[in-house]
Amino acid sequence: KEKEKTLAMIKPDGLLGNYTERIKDVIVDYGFSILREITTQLDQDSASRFYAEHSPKRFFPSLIKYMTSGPVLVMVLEKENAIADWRTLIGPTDAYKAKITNPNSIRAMCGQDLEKNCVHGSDSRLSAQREISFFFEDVSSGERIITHDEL
Ligand code: YYY
Ligand code: MG
Repeated sequence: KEKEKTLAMIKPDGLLGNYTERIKDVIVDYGFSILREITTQLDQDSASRFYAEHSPKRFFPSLIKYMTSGPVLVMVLEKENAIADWRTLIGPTDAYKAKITNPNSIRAMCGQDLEKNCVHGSDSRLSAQREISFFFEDVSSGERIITHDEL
């Protein structure tokens, strides 16, 4: 089966709470390869462009404030069915709900509520393509900058 790439992000509360290593352990345990990795600070403009689809929503200003409150760790993950599998692993958007319905999910582990939910995952092939090229250029198939063994 063909491999697929998705964009994963550890949001500011995830980095602040020192969840990076625990999240990476889950990523590697589930057979994802980390092809690319960058720690960056989103500003008002970049956060707004990343979440452009949500710009008309009431929660948008608060979301942008949260996403710009500290650094984020952005990764390109690859494996078969990466997009859907990463979404399953992170759990539902509302981290508070995740703690009840998906207690083994990443959002249950390190998220707090509907806004501060610790991690991001692309929701479709189109989103994955857009989001990967938002942060990285030239992520060609099979190319590995970081592998399991190097973590
Ligand atoms: O893809 P996912 O992150 O699970 O949720 P989205 O519906 O795309 O929303 C993006 C982001 O916005 C979510 O991770 C938290 C925040 N948010 C919010 O603060 N309040 C909402 N009612 C819905 C989403
Ligand atoms: Mg989304």
